[in-house]
Amino acid sequence: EEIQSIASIEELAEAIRSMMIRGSGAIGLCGAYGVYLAAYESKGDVEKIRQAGDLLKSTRPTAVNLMKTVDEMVATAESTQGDVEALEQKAVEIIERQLEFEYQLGKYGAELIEDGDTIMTHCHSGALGGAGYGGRALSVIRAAHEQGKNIHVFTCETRPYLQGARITAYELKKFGIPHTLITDNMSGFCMSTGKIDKIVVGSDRVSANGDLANKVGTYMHALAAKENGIPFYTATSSHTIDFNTPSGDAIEVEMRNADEVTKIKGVRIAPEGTNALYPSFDITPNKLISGIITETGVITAPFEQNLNRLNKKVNV
Ligand code: RUB
Repeated sequence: EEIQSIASIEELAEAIRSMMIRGSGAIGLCGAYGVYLAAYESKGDVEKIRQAGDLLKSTRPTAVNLMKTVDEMVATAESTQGDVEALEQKAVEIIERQLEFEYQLGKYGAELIEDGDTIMTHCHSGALGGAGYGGRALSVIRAAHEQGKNIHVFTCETRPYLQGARITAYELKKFGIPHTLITDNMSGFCMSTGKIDKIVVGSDRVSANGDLANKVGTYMHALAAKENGIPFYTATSSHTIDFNTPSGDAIEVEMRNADEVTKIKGVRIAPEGTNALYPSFDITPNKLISGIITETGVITAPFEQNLNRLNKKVNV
């Protein structure tokens, strides 16, 4: 919002930490460009590039794209002895790959959407989080809309950052997709009264058995969806699947500063001294998930076996 340009690794790290730049796709791409920036600034000093990579990875622990893109860039720096041009090319490759994944997964996901469906999404998994066609969840929604399906979206605003309203509604309006804004505590009512046909959310990390970490509140939606017989999908890419994390309980959930709960945009909304807790993400177990939409197709149960098969096919 306030930042006009980012001129150093420290400024970039702060922009990610403070969620000026947020969403797993966006911070992954910024991680790649951050390593390139460090290479450019240091004229290819591999040690400085490594340090910049460590700083960027320390900003947010849950989204795996950031770790993977930084590691990929640092490995390129090591294998080319800090060749700045090679790093620029690698960063471009990473963004092009992500945009292609988002476009492809949107097409696969749209096959799950029927004419007349109302789809609920949570937080923001969209174009600003991935820079291109529609991000992840919104790629699915946008592709279904462009296929001429008559769809409606319930965009679920999440406390405390209010992302459903501030970003998802903005993008849905831009794409011309009819939508209704709700807050995250209304989803149970909407599901139990037949207002929602399907749920599509993004993911910050999917473990090898298909458990997923996404913006806090996702788990509650998945539980309510199960109770109401509503299909619950995550739209993500193979890049967000962390085959080194066996299950959801091994995913580190970022705990953010409780001030972000007791204040909204700097204005205190709870009495001075109120204790507050802020897990930024929660874990949805694979048994609540109907399918994982990826650029290679939709993965269904048994997740561990089917994801393992995917792992052998992809190398990102
Ligand atoms: C945002 C969030 C998004 C995921 C998935 O988290 O949880 O739902 O990042 O989005 P935060 P995408 O705002 O804390 O970074 O599919 O775009 O990666």
